[in-house]
Amino acid sequence: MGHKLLSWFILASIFIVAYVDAQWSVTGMTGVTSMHAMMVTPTTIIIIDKAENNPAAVLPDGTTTWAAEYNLVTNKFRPLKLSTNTFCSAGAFFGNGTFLSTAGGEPSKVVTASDGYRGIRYFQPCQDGACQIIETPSLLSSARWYNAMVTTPTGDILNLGGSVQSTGANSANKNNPTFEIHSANGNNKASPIQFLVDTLPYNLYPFVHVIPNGLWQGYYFIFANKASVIYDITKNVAVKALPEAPGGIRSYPCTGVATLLPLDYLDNYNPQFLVCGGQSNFNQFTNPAENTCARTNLGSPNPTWEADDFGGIPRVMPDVVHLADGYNVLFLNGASVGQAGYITGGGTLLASKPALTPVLYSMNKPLGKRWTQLTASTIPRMYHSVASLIPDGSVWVSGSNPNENYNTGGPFPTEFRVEIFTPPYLSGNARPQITAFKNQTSLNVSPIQVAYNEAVPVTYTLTGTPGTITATIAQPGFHTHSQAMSMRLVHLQITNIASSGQNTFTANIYMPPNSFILPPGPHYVFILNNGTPCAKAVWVLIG
Ligand SMILES: [Cu+2]
Repeated sequence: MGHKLLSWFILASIFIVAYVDAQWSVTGMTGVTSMHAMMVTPTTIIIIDKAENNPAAVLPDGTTTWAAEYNLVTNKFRPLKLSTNTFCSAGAFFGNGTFLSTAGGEPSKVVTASDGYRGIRYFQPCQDGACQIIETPSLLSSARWYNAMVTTPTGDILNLGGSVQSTGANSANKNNPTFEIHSANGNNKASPIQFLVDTLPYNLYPFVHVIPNGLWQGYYFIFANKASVIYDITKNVAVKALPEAPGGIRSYPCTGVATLLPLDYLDNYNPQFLVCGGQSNFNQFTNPAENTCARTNLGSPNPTWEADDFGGIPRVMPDVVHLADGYNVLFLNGASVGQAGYITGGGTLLASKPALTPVLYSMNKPLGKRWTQLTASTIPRMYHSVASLIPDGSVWVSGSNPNENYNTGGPFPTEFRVEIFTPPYLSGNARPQITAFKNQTSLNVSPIQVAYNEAVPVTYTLTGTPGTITATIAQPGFHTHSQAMSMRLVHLQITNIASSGQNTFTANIYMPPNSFILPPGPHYVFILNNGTPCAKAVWVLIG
């Protein structure tokens, strides 16, 4: 009898845990570790590793490199030349669509790579295999390692914090508590920021977001360690400090993850920030990771914290992805024990127990009902892993190299395999297909220029009986070290839906009202049928 009950319990648990309609598949190889990655066109992702001797990433001159462009159509990578060390650096788009990479680490001992701490690199995305990274002789105002970058409402880039040399936890003598703004004409002047002094020693890769609306519109929300502040970058003053967030340490090496949740016109783009995972104790490599989250409403004059769990799975070094429906946020990758950092020379693992099961966060459900565990992967994604939404609504997952160099052995070898994760929302409903956008039928060849508030005519096909049709615009973000820099998703109003032939519809989609809600730059527009995204989003440039 007891046995029977136990087997029923086990069976029931399996049904609760595994979502059968989420899937994983291995599709390609990256050639370099995906330490940093960002969608740069609808078919290409730039991948930046640190200076490393990657045997398969061979340039035409026979040398190896540590950056590549991954092609989502061919599932092949194209090695990209670099000359400075991009170890633990940052990236963002300018409003005009040019990609900027800054900062890095010391000269390499294994390949010819010079000091990258003050590196500034440009990349003009292409889909013809011709574009290259251009490293400039101009330098950052000061050395930065583990800095954060975000596109500003003016189309410039804010570059924030970091340390002046590589380290475990940060310290006063290595701290770089400054920020600088990059504009298209390259203006670099550092300003001090006290918040990055007050948050020592856990302030590396600070989480930073433009506040879209409400009382604090246009200010920045900055979170590090357990502290956060609403900050006026123009005047360089802290406008409001929030109370300490509940739960453990959220910043490197006790690495948690954070995001500004998707924004909706239905609640007037009310900004809500969520931080999850991490570790309660530094240098306790067998300590379980944080199974906690904290959420705050930045639409409030006095934001406070609501504590939640992390979907039942302790997780350090998680990655976060806004799914295209704008209601569900995916958390994946990382480990359930330990902290971020390389396996030591003596073989001590800083993290173990890969957290293979993704969790889905349904942001509008009541507390206690927001989490769903999805189908697990079989590939550990430890330190230096990433994930990104791609234009077909699925999730591109790659990376993992907790070894100081390229290493095919050990418990967690250097991982080049790419996986595509298919979330449950891709099955169950017919998928719209956008056939015309702003009267153009040639889509995703170059970004279609759109303006704030513009009513854009669209045509799409959809078989069967249409369900509820919605629209969103997404910037998938620059992913590194549990950061999703500039990742942003906004619900779009869709009106005047009309049938214009068999299985063909026309409608108007309204772009977001202003650049605080969605900073300028390249983005992807989705149409969804009952929450199931279209076959391919449309690449636009807003601003
Ligand atoms: Cu790193």
